[in-house]
Amino acid sequence: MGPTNRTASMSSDVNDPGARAVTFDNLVEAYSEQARGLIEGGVDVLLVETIFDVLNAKAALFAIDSVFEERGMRIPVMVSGTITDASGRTLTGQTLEAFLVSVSHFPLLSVGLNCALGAEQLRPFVQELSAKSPFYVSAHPNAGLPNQFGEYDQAADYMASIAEGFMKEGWVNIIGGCCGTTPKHIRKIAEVAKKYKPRPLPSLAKQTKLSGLEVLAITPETNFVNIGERTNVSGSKKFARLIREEKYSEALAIARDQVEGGAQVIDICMDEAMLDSEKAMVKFVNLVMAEPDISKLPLMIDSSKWDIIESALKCIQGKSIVNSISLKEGEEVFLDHAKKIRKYGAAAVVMLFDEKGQADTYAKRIAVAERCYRLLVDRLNFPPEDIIFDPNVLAIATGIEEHNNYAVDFIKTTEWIKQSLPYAKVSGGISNLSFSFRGMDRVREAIHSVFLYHAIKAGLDMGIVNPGMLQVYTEIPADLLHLVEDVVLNRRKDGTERLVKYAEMMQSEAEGGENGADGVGGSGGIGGAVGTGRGSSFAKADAWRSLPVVERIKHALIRGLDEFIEDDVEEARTLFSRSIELIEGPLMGGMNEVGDLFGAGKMFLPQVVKSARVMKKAVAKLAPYIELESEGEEVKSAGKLLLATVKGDVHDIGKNIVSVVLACNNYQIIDLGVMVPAEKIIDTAIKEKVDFIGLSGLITPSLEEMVHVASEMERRELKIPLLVGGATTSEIHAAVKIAPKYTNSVIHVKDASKAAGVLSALRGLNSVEYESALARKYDGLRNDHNSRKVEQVLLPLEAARKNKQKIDWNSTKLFAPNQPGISELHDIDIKELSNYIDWTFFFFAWKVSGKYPSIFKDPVKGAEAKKLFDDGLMYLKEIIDKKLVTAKAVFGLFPAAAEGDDVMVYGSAAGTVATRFRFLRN
Ligand code: B12
Repeated sequence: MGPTNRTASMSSDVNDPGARAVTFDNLVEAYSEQARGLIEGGVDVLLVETIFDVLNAKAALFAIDSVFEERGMRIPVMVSGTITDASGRTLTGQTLEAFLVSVSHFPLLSVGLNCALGAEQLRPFVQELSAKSPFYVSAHPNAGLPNQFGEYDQAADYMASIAEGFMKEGWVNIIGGCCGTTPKHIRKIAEVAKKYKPRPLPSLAKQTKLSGLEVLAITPETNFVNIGERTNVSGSKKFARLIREEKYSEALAIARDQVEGGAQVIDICMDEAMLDSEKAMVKFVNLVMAEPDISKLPLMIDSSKWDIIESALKCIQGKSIVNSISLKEGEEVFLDHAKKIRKYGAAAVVMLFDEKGQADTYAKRIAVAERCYRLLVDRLNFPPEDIIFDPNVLAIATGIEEHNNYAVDFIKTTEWIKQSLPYAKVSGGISNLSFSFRGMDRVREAIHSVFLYHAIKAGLDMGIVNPGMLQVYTEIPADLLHLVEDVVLNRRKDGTERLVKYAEMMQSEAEGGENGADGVGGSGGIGGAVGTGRGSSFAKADAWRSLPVVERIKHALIRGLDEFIEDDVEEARTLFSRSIELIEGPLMGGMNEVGDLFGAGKMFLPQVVKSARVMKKAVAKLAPYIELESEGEEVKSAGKLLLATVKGDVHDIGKNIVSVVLACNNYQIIDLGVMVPAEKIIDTAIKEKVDFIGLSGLITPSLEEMVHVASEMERRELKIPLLVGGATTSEIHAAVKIAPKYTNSVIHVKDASKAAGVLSALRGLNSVEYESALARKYDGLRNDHNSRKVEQVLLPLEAARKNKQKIDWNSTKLFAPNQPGISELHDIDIKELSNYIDWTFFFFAWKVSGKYPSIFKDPVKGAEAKKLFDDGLMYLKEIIDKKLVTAKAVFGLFPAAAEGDDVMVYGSAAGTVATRFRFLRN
């Protein structure tokens, strides 16, 4: 079942990006007819192939599913996509993984790739598919690439030899050929295939995965997914006006701003009485699809009207989220909508409503959540990871007592859902919470951040947020934080009253400031009133400007304030002998703190984006100085370095610094940017004849990608050194995981400033010694690591019992203790005691674990351990010399005997059991 000659995701009119030559419904009709015909003709399997637009394929799968239902039968279904060029994307722009995620709602027999590329070019994509697909994998490559006449010259033997590579690696279950292949090609491939076993199905962890042109996987590292709320006519007056006035390109700019600002999903809502909402939704979504920088993200289709939701789903090739379904209209409607959502290949937000209305207490919320979950999972087999609960974020501090516990109930419900309903996710619309503080933005921001901080700790996965209405949790003034936590966590009865008073005071202070009066004055009284004894911090918004310059830089990074960063950097520069020290000291320190706050749920992605912008501005300011400072330096032998942030990773600040530093040291840099696939790195390295490859990566999956790049460098027989760097990389990972994959040098470089030294050593006269010393060092690290990993093989319990210590009571001489019972020792000599210290535990307590004394020989920890040990001895000496502590002891000697696995301790009176120690065996 081919792709048809029309595409539902791309415009058919250059002047109108929203125009479509075919609709989802047209395609469903055509594919249904085809499926019926094929089934009647007796086919055993249906294959939806040469998918260049997943929306077409989704229509085909929708049609097939309907025909199966109509006939009460099913036959296996295969899908096969087409990667149009080496960019690794479909014609409509989806990455391979996004394609996979977008068709995974259907119970497929297999997913695979065909056409466009020859086996050679298809190789990395088949490899990726094999690693990620929960279905069987198929591959039908072309017989190479076409010549100038559009003909295929690749011989059958040659093609079979490349295809053999897929089978040897265990990547495929079904293999064949597409354009240019002949019965001879297939015969040859079939001969080769006899030698190999098909790919076993991998066991992949259940993970919530969404897609636009790219994939959004929700993993433990994700922390919190921000859903942009500005493209919602009921949330944004500006957006609503633009839609009403049909100014769609300006409306698109709002969506783009959200992406640039760190949104990871875009919520679209057109529910407004005065709009033709369905028409507006379809038009806007089609326009979004034509903007790759927006449609790379998954969409959240937000409407209370099912028809609007369904119309939108018919325009989207990725896997989006429907917001929302609920039990409001009863089980039948709920299940019907959920079933359709599944058929369109989307995830669902489930609002906690039932036939009686909104669930507002903890008890009601969890009861409705459980009921919905059971209905979806048990009755529909709905994947639990595609269920996203919205436990209703309701306004607090409204003056109505029952509302006071709303936030606490939300947080508790979140925790309960995450513990009790496996794989389900939790989301919420955050700004509702602070509704009663409209007009008091500083208080609202603090409420949102406090709430998010606690809710994320409880397991909240995502939320509809306005990034402009968030504070950095740790930057909320202590007095305000205290008051807000009282209200959000419902810690005291008069919490609302106290916060309102504070907010009013803030308001009048700010107004006073604006009117030219003393903006800081008058806070003492109110500070007293709220009982914190501190004045407000609102009117002191600029107080940070009087901090020392390094502190100012840190503040600017954490708050994402770029106004003064260039001046501050200029001033701070004079404190360091070289500009790079400013980058690798305070600036990187600031970014690490940003990362820690983000990791702890105290900062959110849109804020990190702002911090990144400040950092980039600071680095740009310093770049010319780095250049100046390196002038006149002796450059032994410059060369060509290819730099790239690996596939799947967007972090580039560090890589760019490396590029500046090395360019200043006369190296020629080819910077391939971010998210660069291994193929492109290696092809460019070969074409440009580079001397080194430098990979950057900051997220955990990048480590795996670096291993892949190294393996591919080996396979393609590169002979140049590979440098790796970025916050998550480490020397131990490079030694244990990357280096074994590549015969040439692999070097982990911690900082940009060290990179020039490493490169010149690699190019210098003693490069052979340098590389072999490095190889020895990494071998040592690897051996050490592996030796620690040797698994202990445990004996079964029965065998262990048989193996117990055997004591021959007749030949063993026993002595009665001089002083049985409890004894006390006073004033024990510490010096003598110090001979018995088990230093292994000392190192363990300092988190430099390793056995004493062999830890001193550890190539990584040895030197630090020795320093720590010397410090320990120094303090111990002081303790002994100055008699800083005294030691006492109590011990007891009692008759004891074994009884099975237990040890019985007898009391002083004969036959009395003082205690029984239970052991697994003794
Ligand atoms: C800024 C930032 C972002 C920005 C990036 C902007 C940009 N254009 O780079 C944005 C907001 C986009 C972002 C997105 C995400 N981020 Co982020 N981000 C950070 C943050 C706070 C700072 C990174 C940084 O720029 N540091 C400063 C630079 C100068 O340091 P550096 O990169 O390490 O580089 C130095 C050296 O390592 C070395 N070096 C670097 N590369 C190379 C290469 C070579 C060859 C050499 C020789 C040397 C070298 O030289 C540099 C100078 O000395 C870090 C926290 C941290 N501690 O690093 C998190 C962090 C890396 N991000 C993280 C996460 C989880 C994400 C997201 C997945 C979040 C999400 N929920 O979507 C996404 C990732 C999207 C993706 N697919 O990549 C996590 C990663 C956790 C993990 N182990 O996987 C971190 C650690 C935060 C945290 N604690 O949770 N992030």
